[in-house]
Amino acid sequence: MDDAKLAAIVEAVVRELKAAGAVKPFASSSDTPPAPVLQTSSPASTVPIKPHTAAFSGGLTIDLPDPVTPELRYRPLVKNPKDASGLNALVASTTARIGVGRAGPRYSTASLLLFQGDHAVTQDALYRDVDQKLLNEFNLFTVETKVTGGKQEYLLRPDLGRLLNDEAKRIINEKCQKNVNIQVVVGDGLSSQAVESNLRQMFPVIKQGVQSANLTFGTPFFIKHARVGVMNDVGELIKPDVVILLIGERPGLGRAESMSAYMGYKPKYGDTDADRDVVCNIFENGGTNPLEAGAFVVQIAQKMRQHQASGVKLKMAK
Ligand code: B12
Repeated sequence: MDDAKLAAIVEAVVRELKAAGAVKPFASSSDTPPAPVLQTSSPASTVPIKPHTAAFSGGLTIDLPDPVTPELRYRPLVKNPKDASGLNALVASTTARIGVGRAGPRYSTASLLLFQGDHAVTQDALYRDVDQKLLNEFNLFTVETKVTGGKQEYLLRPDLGRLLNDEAKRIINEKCQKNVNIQVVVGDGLSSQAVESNLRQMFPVIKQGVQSANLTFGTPFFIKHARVGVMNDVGELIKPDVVILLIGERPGLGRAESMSAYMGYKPKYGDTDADRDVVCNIFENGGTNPLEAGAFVVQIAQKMRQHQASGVKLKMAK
């Protein structure tokens, strides 16, 4: 839906609410509501927060601050704590949701809004497609798995996400170099955001690493609605030594940018996760840095080739 349509719907709802007396407009359009104030653990640190203001005709203003910003996320919400500085230190020491306070037996509104904001981030990551511009940047053509019913079916039928459809097999056969040393494949998985956040950094490092090790780098491509097990189909079609699948991980609440590199030596029908390795939690600022992860997966690929094994067999061989 475009912004104009959305604004028209909001205005119509506001008009109806006003007509029903459910909302009180400000006395004049120059009137503005008082800036919201966030109560932190000690009254001395009470800070006014810049509201996200959306003004609609008729003088009604929505002025909630965005709850997912770092400064709002990591602040204690306990009213009158015994040890305010201790609580501050505790909250600063973890990303876990602690010191969230309560309103009677319920969450405070700020906590609830943060949950909802984080949940929205997760939903966006799951349901949005990877930006086509990014795929174009790396000349990644797109093929699909056997999922035909969109993201909903993708979520409900992991088995379909592990199999390429017939058209995909035809396209891959037509476009991809076979019997290469390293085949890189990108998949949306459970977070398109993760691919968008990390591919630009990680992909060139892998490519360079493979080429400077004098290994052949296969024709890379993108798989929509992909699950990890789709590596087997890729292995069967291209017959590479190693498949590296860069794929979005299941997002956590508010954390959607984490990508994994699943890898397998000569993947084939019937291979399981015991035959694979994974470099996980790839993201900047706190995870495995994507540049380092790129170099790391090339090293693992070399080990796989050296020992002609991956997964548990590779661990036993080392
Ligand atoms: C969901 C999940 C699982 C689920 C997978 C079920 C499913 N069908 O989705 C379950 C609970 C079964 C699971 C089990 C294990 N998991 Co797990 N899992 C995850 C989680 C939370 C998300 C993975 C994801 O998003 N994958 C992407 C989507 C698109 O993949 P998918 O095709 O839907 O699902 C496949 C993968 O998730 C894969 N998978 C899941 N875990 C692991 C672990 C390894 C080593 C491998 C090779 C594959 C693998 O199995 C699924 C079926 O093929 C990650 C956390 C993370 N940060 O990634 C940990 C994570 C990947 N798991 C981990 C581990 C250690 C395991 C176990 C070995 C734990 C154990 N000791 O038994 C087992 C082994 C699993 C196996 N399949 O053989 C570690 C891997 C660490 C590492 N670098 O080796 C992670 C990173 C968690 C962590 N931080 O410790 N896991």
